[in-house]
Amino acid sequence: MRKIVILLVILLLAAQSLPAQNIFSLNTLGYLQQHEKVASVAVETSSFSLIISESGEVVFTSEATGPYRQENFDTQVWNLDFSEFETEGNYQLKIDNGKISPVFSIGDDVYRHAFETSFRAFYLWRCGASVEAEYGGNSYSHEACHLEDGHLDYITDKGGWKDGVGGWHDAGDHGKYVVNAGISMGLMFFAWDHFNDVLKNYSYDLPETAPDYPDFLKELKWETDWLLKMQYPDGSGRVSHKLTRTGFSDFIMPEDDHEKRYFTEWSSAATASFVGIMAQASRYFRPYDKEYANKCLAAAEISYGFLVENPEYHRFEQGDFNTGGYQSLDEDDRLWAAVELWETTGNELYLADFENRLSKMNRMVDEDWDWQNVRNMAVYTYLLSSRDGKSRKLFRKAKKEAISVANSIVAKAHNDIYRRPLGSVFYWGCNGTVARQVLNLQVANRFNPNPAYIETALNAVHHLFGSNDYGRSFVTGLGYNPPMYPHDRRSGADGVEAPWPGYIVGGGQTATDWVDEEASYSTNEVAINWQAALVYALAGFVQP
Ligand code: 9MR
Ligand code: ZN
Repeated sequence: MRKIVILLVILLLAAQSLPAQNIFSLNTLGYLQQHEKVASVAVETSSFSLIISESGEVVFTSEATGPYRQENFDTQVWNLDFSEFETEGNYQLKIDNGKISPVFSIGDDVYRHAFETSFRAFYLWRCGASVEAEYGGNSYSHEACHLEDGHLDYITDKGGWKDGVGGWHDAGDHGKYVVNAGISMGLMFFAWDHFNDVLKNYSYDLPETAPDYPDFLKELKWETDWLLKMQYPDGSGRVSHKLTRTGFSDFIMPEDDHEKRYFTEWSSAATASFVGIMAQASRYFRPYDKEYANKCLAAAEISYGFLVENPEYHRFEQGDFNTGGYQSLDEDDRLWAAVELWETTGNELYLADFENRLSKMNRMVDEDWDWQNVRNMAVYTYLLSSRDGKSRKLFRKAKKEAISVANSIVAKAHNDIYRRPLGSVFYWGCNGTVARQVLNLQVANRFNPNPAYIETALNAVHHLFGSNDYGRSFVTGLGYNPPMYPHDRRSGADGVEAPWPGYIVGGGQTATDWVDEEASYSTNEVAINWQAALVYALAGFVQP
């Protein structure tokens, strides 16, 4: 009997410590006061109420609608729309059977903490330096790592070495890859360009690595300092595709990773990505650091010159390496390189190169895009540029496409049971894509203001923080029942139970196969290209 009682107590305790199965899908961070607020629930209910979480007092009731079903999900949901309720506070939703949702907020700045934490995640990715953070009662830190980056054996001389220290780790692995830096930096510079009025007021408690820079740009300079080291030492302007070991390491802390890391051979995609980033860096850093801005521009122009001399696609061949491939075709990257140099310098030769390339493309704007394809970034820089000289015809065509793609994204979200702007498309890193679609929407909203673009952008954010089939946040340390076991070497090796905070995980490769398991690199890893998209997505919805 006593044994049974003890067993029962143990079972009860275990049940309590496990988060309850969440039948509610909602942004578990919360909702902005003056915007749509729609949650869903996977249990039939005819009505619902909104209650103040502290007192249980009912402040709003309404009818539920549904059921709604969707292919690939073995569930049906009812929608709970409380958009008209706008009073600030902490709330829960309650349905007919008495079930209550996780707590969430309504307010005018409910994403600020998430924004700061996900931006600061870049600092915590710094390579070549020690980093530290206090979060949720835990301390996260590592010592300076990879101070021997990098060896030149694969590009110039056996046994040679040159400084390649710094930058961010790419993901759950500690490698550094130029192509993925391209889309990540591009998105972050867009965040700065579009929202610097707000972002310039933020400080992120960063070490003083770039005096006089606003904190947001300070972090980006950490990456460009490293990128500048990725050009070949021969002055040709070619850029190494990556700097990694030949294979992935075990789950060890970065400072314990002492296997040799190499500059790899160049690729045209990496070289063109480099040009795009450095041209942007030159432009955005100039007000704070003219000398460095000149250095970035000179580096960009040398690499651009190399690309002009070498117009063929030059693929990176893995050879001895089996770390990340990032073997991107280079047309989009070359397009981006040209337009960023034009926007930075005004030199019409760059504009001609860009327009010539763009005019040959069947499609100019994409709905679904990741590191393989940065064409959107190129076209958006062009569309938003205030420089003269654009071809009116091309401009009009590109603008029309940008708007029709945004409209199509709005329609996808509208038809999805979780209002996911990517609809039912799932693949490695698709959570990042959902966040990245916010750029499509925000840009369209700039020339064609439409509340539906903003509501759909918010739907992307809602999806990532719990308006999904799991009813869970996809970002570590934030929202309800977030990932605990990301495929992240630091998080797995540091002896702290909770993972490093603020990181978005890749998401399922099908509608229902996401698992919060460390081994699941294809659904539960973290990576800079997804993270940068999250930073962009949140940046538009924070207050000064
Ligand atoms: O994000 C990348 C995804 O699109 C690819 O399908 C996948 C396989 O090539 O690689 C992903 O990128 C990984 C990279 O190769 C190495 N670092 C971790 C990245 C995130 O999983
Ligand atoms: Zn490192």
